[in-house]
Amino acid sequence: MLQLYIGNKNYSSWSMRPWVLMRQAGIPFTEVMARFDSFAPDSQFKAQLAGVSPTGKVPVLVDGALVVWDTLAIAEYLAETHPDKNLWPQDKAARARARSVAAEMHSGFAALRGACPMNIEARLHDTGALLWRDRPAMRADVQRLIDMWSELLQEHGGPMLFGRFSIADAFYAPVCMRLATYGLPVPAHIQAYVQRVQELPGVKAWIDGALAENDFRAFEEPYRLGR
Ligand SMILES: N[C@@H](CCC(=O)N[C@@H](CS)C(=O)NCC(=O)O)C(=O)O
Repeated sequence: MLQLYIGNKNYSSWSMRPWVLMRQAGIPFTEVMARFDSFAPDSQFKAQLAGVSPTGKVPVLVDGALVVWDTLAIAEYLAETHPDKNLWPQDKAARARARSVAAEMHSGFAALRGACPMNIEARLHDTGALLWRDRPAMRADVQRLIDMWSELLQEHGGPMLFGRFSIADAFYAPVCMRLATYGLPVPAHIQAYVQRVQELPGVKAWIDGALAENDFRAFEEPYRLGR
């Protein structure tokens, strides 16, 4: 049985991607939670990952003797080992574009990610409004999302970015959570996509898990003093 090491569901955006991908695609796995106490070298988190993850980060996928770390590598491994699940689009050109948008997420959107860390249980619309006012680079990241998603939804006709659910949607699911938490202004058709993503059974299951955690981690949300 595949094992997926993840962090706190409320906060760990990288963990969310492969978890949602497997759950939504119906790939069986067991989850191993490495709770975020801190990321210090002497933390429980690092101790639990020692000997498993060469980077000391989550997510990590363990398949027997094989360890696959880094979200993009995990997604590719799952797509190769489960070709019947069509985790990437079947059309070659669409697949290349889906890989492009997933890679863009993986290495981009630094301003949005830095300003609006994932925090599923929170509703931070006031914080979001201030960030929106003060951070042009963050607004530019959101505009890039709007442009990308609009084009793909129009081209493929929805409901997901490439028609049916794919790795691309799993990669942007944590961004959908951020747009909702911080109440960032997006057009109605983008808001509708965010809503559809949140309603996917695999995403809903992750959200339910995040809401059940009740594990406030101050170091993950320096802008809040408590809940
Ligand atoms: N590029 C990595 C990033 C993984 C990552 O940064 N994970 C965070 C949790 S969401 C982590 O484990 N941080 C621990 C640390 O920075 O020491 C991936 O795609 O998997």
